[in-house]
Amino acid sequence: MPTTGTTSLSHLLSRRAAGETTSLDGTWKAIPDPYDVGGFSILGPARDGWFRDRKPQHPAERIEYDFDGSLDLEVPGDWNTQIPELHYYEASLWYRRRFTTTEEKSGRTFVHFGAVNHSCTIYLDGDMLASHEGGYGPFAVEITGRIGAGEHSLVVLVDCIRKPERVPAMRTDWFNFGGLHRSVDLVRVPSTFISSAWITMGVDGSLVGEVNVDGGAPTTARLEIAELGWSLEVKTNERFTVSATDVPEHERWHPGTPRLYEVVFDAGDDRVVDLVGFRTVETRGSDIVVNGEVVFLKGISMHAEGPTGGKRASGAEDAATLFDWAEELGANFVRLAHYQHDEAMVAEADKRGVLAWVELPVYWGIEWSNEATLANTLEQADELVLRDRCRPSVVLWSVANETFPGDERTAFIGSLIERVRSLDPTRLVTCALFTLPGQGIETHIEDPLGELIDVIGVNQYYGWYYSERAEIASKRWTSDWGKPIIFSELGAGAKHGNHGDDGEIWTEEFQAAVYEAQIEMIAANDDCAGLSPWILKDFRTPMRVLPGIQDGYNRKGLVSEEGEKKLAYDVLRSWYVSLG
Ligand code: GCB
Repeated sequence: MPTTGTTSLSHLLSRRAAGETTSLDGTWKAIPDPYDVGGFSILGPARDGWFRDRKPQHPAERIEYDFDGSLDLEVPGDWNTQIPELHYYEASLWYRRRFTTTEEKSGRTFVHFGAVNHSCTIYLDGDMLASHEGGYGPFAVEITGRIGAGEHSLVVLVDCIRKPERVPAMRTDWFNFGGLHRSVDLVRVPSTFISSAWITMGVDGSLVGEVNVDGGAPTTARLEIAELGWSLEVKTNERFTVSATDVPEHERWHPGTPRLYEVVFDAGDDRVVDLVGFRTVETRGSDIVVNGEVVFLKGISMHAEGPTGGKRASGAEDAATLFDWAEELGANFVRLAHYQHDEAMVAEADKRGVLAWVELPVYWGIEWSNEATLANTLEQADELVLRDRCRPSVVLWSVANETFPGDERTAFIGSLIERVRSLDPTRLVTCALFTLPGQGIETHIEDPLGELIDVIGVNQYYGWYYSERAEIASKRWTSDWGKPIIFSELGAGAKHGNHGDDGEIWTEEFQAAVYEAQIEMIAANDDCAGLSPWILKDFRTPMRVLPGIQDGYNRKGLVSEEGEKKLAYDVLRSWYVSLG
């Protein structure tokens, strides 16, 4: 079902003054519907489906469902880890939440979803309002005029069926956690409201941004950073720039010294408050340069899985623990793979002064020539960029991971690159390329995507999927473009607590030895501007079944799924610390 009736209002929720949003998080009722009977009758689409959330009105009335007597599911949360029977469940599931509102006096009302995996249809008081496709981006549904004072029934039909035409598609090396896995909120805004507002620093130290309003006038908006004694009047719904010479004197946001300023955007009756930071980011030859300084990206990759329990991460507490581990590792950079993470993650990166790579779920097996697939991926790109283009920590938009060269592939990804650059001309664009290493010492990167992107991500698994460990140190990577190369993945699997000889697979010693050899190689590769090894924490994936070792987890984590550090964590930390 294509997306209809939703809007990607990045600033609708998180940057609004308190009091305008009401959380709909908490316990929702839920009915799994593997045979899709809730929306269909024998004659076709049901007029009286489960979305009507009905109760029998007289003793003889036959209604064959009842939300009140059905399952409880916590939101935000995946359904898979809450109810054992739903562990591998991917089909339809109906969520229902009742809420009470007071009189809707003026203005407009939306329901905002942090993300719903994968596809959903939204009903209010029995009426179908909208549908949304794509499991990781935020979106909102307008319900203005539909909620007088009283109790209302919000029903969301969700499925996370893997389909070839979806993004991601049929096979991912991560768990397909289903459901309302991020927060749901009711948001009230004035009739004309700020639908998106951002300000960020361009490469030359100028400022660029927009204040977009929805609902007509006003045609002008005001920005103010009180701490800098600075304000600016801008036209709404138009991109503005402030030349470098007119930018007020300020302290830069920099890795390790994250200076943030409060900015207030005013347009008509609406106001949005955000935290922004000013920094430049650019490439110079094979270097990545932040605020004029070459920065080597000492990174680590992360999935959006909570620190313990192998469930979908959500909220500030999960983000804080994951970033504690990354910071203790000495990292100044995180790769938030392989899809858009919770907003709390980038907020944490902003606060701590850690650079971030954020990513679209364009992963193995995408239908490159399917127009609907491209249209949906472009929507996912909008959701990614609109939400985070105000975040100083975000320096890299990654539009794909491990795709196989071909004209249709390159055209598809080319469209994504174009869209991302048009929404944000200030940041760098990258992809994690699938580049099979050459047999010899040198691997020359030839994927034509290298031409289109600013930074070349290379996933390589020397010492694990290929190459003898003794050969790793001598390997060299080059490209025709002389652009920065980031080793966006490298690693080896180890089960925490499994010790032995470093030649014995799955031991912590084996993993640590692969890291030692990789570090030697990376340090000697001149075009390498950084790395984000795979991965901070063991993560759940149905692809990894080896009993006693994997048991449903990818074991390439430096930390186990219960938070215990492995030897390789210390190997990488020692190196990062020595780099200063
Ligand atoms: C990769 C993928 C990543 C996998 C990893 C692995 O290249 O990008 O999603 O989890 O390899 O562990 O094999």
